[in-house]
Amino acid sequence: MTTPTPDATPEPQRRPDLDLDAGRTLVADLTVALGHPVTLRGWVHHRRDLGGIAFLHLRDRTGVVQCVLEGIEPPLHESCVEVTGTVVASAKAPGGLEVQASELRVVALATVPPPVEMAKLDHHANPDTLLEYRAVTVRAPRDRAILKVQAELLRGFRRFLDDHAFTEISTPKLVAAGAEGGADQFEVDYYGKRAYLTQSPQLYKQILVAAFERVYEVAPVYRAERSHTVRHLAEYLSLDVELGFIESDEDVMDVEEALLKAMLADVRERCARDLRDLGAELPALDVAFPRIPLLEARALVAERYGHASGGKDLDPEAERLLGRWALEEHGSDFVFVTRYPEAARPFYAYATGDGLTRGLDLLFRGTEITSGGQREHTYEALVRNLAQRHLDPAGFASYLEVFRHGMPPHGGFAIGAERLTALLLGVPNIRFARAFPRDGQRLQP
Ligand code: AMO
Repeated sequence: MTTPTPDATPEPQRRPDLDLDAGRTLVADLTVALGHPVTLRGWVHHRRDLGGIAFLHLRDRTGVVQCVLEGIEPPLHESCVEVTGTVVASAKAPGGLEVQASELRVVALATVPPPVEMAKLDHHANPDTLLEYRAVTVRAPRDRAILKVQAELLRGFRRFLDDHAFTEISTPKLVAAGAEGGADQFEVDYYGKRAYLTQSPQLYKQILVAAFERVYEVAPVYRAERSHTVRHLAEYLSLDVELGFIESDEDVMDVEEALLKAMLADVRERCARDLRDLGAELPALDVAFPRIPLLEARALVAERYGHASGGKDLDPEAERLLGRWALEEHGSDFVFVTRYPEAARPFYAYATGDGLTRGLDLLFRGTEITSGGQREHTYEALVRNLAQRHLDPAGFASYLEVFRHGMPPHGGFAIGAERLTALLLGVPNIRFARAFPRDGQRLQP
């Protein structure tokens, strides 16, 4: 006979000196309570009243369990309840066990039905409706699983970088000038002066390399994107990394590859059930990410798949095809595209003198998740690059100043957290990889 295991995610070891779960049993811990009385706390996920006997699916942060109520009427969906009863094995119940309830206490009554029943939430439903009611629909198992996996990715990001002597930094979100150029900046009134919401911590993370050598930041950034696509948000979480004393962009790629593999290994270990429920497949972690110069990538996509990519960059179809090539030829879900032309990169990208740079992108399953590379680290080169782009050095004075005070060769990258999450989990619309997405239309909830 197999041991019944509740449909739940195991919890990390709890500290004995602060037991926030005193007086309750979590759904994840029900197996060990088989045959014993328990008190559960959570939400009415689903209820079915058969007159006299009712089935209530109780949801807590670790999972969902069926409770059988005799002569007790379950309250409206999403009410908060405390159920006392005995854990019994039940072949018919999801997870193989259920709780025979003796008592139900309403902790907080839901007074109106939820816009969509969480247990029935259909992800083919109109995304606008789901997002309009996001304050409630974010509770649905699928939605919370996506955000939970993302939280674990962030934990893995910090853990790896902390272990490698990086320091976490926090840089201004209100800035005087955009780091990435272009028109996609949100303007704000800063005590009567014009300011912007930051597009990226780029310039600040570089400056702080001179203080810490290796830095990272986890923070939202803002892009007034004009294209409202399933891969663009107006506010997204940027996972920024920057390190000094590198030899070239190869070092940057080595760091990012090791970092991503560590983050994914952590998720594999800690989120097995969420990954299973989401039907997510983890990428192979034992293959090297191929690295290919942009011009070669273009030629390859044209030759092999007959697609001519226009513009300075790879277009989305070329990205998709290059991702396909990486998988077919190298068994990799990732591919680095290197040596972008100067015209396709910002002024801080290290120019190699042949019209190209040490700027790079990383594609994951055929979509860009990262830009990065080696940076210019001399004052003269930066002023030259600004002039080439018809940008006024005066606008970057405090940034440029630091390059007169000894900046080591350095580089880094930024990963879009929502893109990484969505591509990992097969979420087609990036909005669902953010708790409260901001896009062209949405400022609430
Ligand atoms: P870039 O502008 O390419 O580079 O952004 C880096 C990564 O951020 C993600 N991203 C977005 N995600 C959601 N919505 C958007 N509107 C959006 N725009 C970008 C992508 C992208 O690859 N300073 C450089 C990074 C560096 O060089 O270190 C930068 O910000 O995943």
